[in-house]
Amino acid sequence: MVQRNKNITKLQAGYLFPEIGRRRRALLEQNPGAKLISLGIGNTTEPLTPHIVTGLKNAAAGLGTLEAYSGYDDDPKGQQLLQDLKAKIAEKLYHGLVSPADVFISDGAKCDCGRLQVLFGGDVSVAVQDPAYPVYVDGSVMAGATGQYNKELGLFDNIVYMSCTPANNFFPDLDSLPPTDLIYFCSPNNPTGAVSTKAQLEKLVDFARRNKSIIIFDAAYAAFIQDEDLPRSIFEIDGSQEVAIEVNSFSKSIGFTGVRLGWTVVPQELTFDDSTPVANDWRRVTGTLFNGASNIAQYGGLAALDEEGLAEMKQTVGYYMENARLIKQALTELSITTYGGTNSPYVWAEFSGRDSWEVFTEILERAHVVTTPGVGFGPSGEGFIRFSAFGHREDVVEATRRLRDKMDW
Ligand code: PL4
Repeated sequence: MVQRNKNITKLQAGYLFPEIGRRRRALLEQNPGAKLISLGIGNTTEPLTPHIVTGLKNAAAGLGTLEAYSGYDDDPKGQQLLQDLKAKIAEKLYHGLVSPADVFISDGAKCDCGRLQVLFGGDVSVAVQDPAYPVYVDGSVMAGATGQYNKELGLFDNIVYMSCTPANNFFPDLDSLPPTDLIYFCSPNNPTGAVSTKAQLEKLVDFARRNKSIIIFDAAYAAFIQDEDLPRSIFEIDGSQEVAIEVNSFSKSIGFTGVRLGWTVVPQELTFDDSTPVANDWRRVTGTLFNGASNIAQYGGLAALDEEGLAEMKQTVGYYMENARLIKQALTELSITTYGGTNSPYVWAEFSGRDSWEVFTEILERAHVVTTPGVGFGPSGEGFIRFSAFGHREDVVEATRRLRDKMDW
């Protein structure tokens, strides 16, 4: 008999999002007529916008012609498409802060997090914001980057939780943290909605430089930042090129959660302790384990980055941000303290002293609204609920009405 992978056996619980789905289905089984509204999983709901659809349509039609057909991305047409998309990302989203050669096109930020975990292997120590997108911890555990399990603390030796709460304005107290090889950092943050300021990211980069750590910066929600003074990329910080990788995605900004397209920036200046550029090994890993993003999706990405596409992106982001405003307003009227929701599509609602799964169940059963319990993102998420702004406007309005009418907070 084949033994289970011992790293997989170390996972403490099931993956958060299927668990939300399971509880949602259970509620429907008990109440077959219930009209559930999901403000839970951050999944886009609005149709793709016209200019981007045209980019996708033209690409699909082109594949039916000899002149435009392309296969794996090693063929000249595939190579050209990749070069064009990298150049456009570097120009339109990074305004020249990164080189097109350092941009690696992917099928999404989550998939690249997994491949980065293969790249760094099981011998690294990692730090994660607490709370955080569960992929950073679960994927690290799967890669074996755990060290020993400390039964008393219920924690792995090699995984450091950087508590991010209202008490520290959602930015970790770096001076109290041990050095780690990797630091996962997400801003705008999922789930708290907090966005780090330039001064905070300067501290983070300085901390990484002093400890010779590598920051894996998840900027999947960068497009949702409304405040011009807030940094949209770690590469806006001087000296970051030698200590940071950035993962990013078209999923939320243009609704490509199903189409699948993202990118990762690995600067040439970033090296391992033996001076090997990290990008060399990244090329080796992705060349082996990944066969490229769909060429149709890449044409959609190109369309999203020209003038009409960027205007459509702004409109899509604006739609979800208005949802966030409505959710935040309704919760505030119910005297619930909220964070986030002004530069990110997540509203982080505080239910101090309460068990977040219990609050999740209460909202689900009384209002038939699906949310996400904060503790699912890490121990510091206990006592919080995440409301996602991804939803149809009428559903969001109805959800806020139900919260007002059905909850007795
Ligand atoms: C449910 C910080 C959502 N099934 O679409 P991708 O792969 O480019 O990006 C995924 C991603 C990456 N980084 C962060 C994210 O929050 C997400 C998506 N998170 C959520 O509700 O927290 C969707 C989760 C999806 C999943 O497992 O990713």
